[in-house]
Amino acid sequence: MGGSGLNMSRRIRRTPYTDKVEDCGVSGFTVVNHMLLPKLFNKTVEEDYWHLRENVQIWDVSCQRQVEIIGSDAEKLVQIMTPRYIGNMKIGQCLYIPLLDENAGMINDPVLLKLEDNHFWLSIADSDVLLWTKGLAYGLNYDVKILEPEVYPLAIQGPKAEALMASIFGDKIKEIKFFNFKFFDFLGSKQLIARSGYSKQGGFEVYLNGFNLGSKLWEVIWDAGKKFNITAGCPNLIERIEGGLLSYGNEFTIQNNPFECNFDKFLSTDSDHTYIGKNSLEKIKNEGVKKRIKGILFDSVPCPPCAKPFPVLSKKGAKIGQVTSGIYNPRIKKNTGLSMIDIEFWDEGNIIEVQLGDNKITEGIINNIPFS
Ligand code: THG
Repeated sequence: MGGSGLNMSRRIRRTPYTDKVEDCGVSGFTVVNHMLLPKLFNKTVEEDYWHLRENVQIWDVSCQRQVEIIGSDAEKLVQIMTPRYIGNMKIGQCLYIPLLDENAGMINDPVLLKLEDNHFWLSIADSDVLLWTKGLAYGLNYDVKILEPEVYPLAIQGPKAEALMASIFGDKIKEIKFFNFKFFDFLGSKQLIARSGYSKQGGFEVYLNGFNLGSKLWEVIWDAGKKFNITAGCPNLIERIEGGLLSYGNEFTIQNNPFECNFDKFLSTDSDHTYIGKNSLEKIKNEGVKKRIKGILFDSVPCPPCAKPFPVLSKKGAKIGQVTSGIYNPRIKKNTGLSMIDIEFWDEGNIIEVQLGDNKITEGIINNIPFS
């Protein structure tokens, strides 16, 4: 490999599966949490989209790094980091939680896993949560250890994922409920498997503990997967936009509050616990939310890659947002995009314009997410 355009070095960390991904013909990577994330194999994103909806895929999502928090103040620390109440969380459960800074700006949108009382993993999107968390614990003098464990998530996604995983790990796999996890034996090691993943097609994530087991895990799943028509894949842009799965750094950043990201249902506004950004969040709520992430349908010929955001304009030419992820959806037969949109224009059905290039403006329509 090496044709990805990235100049590889130790800073751009390989994963336990990178050799396998290269054997499978990866044709490009991005970098998330300073680690390689495959972007494309020797197929089109459209072929991958159809395959994911009907079969099963194996994804190297090791870049979903874990921030492990353990110690007598672990729950206290996690709780001050998020407006979502975690006091009733059960061991074996996952929760999608917004992390806020003091201005109620989004630090990250991780999946929280409760391993034991006072023992958690934050399965993070692309920002340096390890440093934020260590800084908080140090400043507050909390009794916790915070580390990045040797854990490398591997996602098995698609409608045939359950049958495949049951053929390897047994029928106990079927008992895992959505956003829950259980432990399974793998070659004498104990591995955490959750029913979750960055697609709407269903599936599992193996939080592999131990770099050295990576190629073996890949091989076992690959061999058992042959009869389920398995392929190597990666988070699929068409499917993710259609399903309304947001990407930190793309759809939203530290400049945005969780209301703007439609995270209202993850905010536990009925809970009276304190957390960083609480005053700011209440002020924002009282003043009213001024923009939100919405879907946009535009044009029926495939748009160029959204390498930089496409400005979204009102009919009068004012900038009212920007498409931060966009791609042609072959099922809907239109381009689909995600854009933060100003309040006056965010109603479904409103007609807007999308600027695809210097000389290309196309009409678009606001759509609720997920797209259907
Ligand atoms: N899996 C794991 N870690 C992750 C991701 C993941 N870390 C980074 C990134 N993805 C975090 N972002 C998301 C976004 C959406 C979801 C999970 C992580 C997700 N949402 C469900 C949905 O929208 O349907 C359900 C959320 C809920 O209702 O609780 O799954 O993918 N390990």
